[in-house]
Amino acid sequence: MNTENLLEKAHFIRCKTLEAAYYTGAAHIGGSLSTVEILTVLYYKIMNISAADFKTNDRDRFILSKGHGALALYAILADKGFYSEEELHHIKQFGSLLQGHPVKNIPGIEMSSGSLGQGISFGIGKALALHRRSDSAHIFVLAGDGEMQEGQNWEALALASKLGLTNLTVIVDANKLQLDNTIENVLNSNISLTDKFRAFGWVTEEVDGHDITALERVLCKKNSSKPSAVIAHTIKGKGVSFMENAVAWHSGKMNKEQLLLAGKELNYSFKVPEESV
Ligand SMILES: Cc1ncc(C[n+]2csc(CCOP(=O)(O)OP(=O)(O)O)c2C)c(N)n1
Repeated sequence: MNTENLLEKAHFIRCKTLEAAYYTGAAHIGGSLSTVEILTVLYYKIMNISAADFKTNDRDRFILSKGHGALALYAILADKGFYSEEELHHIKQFGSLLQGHPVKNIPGIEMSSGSLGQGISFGIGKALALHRRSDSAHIFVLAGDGEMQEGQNWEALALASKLGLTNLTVIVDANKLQLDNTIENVLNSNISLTDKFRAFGWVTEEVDGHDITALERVLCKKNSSKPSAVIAHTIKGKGVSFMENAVAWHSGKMNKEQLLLAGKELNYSFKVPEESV
């Protein structure tokens, strides 16, 4: 897909993410909207992944370590034919395929996640197995900057560089907000994530996480002697003025008026019922 088409796709996925959030009711909207461009570039440009060939060994693997922010990923998997778009209207409902956090029985999901801090460790296991089989598939893990305050991540980062896992890329969605406050106010531990990743032996780049062209450039499958990290500077709630950088929209419930206002800002016409569930 070329850059222009990726831009259009990201816009569509952002709108579908909002629509899914409306139908869901209380949903993790902010940290889903911040991931839209990252996921769009991965799924429509970088990764070798398709619904038809999902079980093949040489598929690339994507792990959403920040499992709460699943709405944009769900929208992409629907768009790519892993399940019907109708499923996006039933997230979190009893007996539905899609739950609030990803689970492994959902087509396209590699790891059940939501308990933060585990995705990089899981990715290391996958990357090591592929490496030992001389398989060329690549592992991408998306973690939150709040999530990087979990100590397990740092043990994992040290191990990945010790093992020289060049088939592993960690992307940090650095939106500067945690669940109920700024990253710094929760735990002043993220001062230059870039410096810290580098100190742990990772090839690390910083990027504007909403700039499709820049993401295309840094998210290639690396081939150095070290694992790769991308610190993607993003905006929580990106694309909707009243959600941007607003910690209240970490998890929130939109009313119809708010959804239509978001649609106006995004130049998208939502066709939805009066009340979400
Ligand atoms: C082990 C664990 N501790 C706490 C939580 C509760 N929790 C859910 S989301 C979140 C904030 C995470 O911040 P960040 O990774 O920056 O997410 P984003 O802002 O991108 O949504 C927390 C603390 C959890 N899911 N798992």
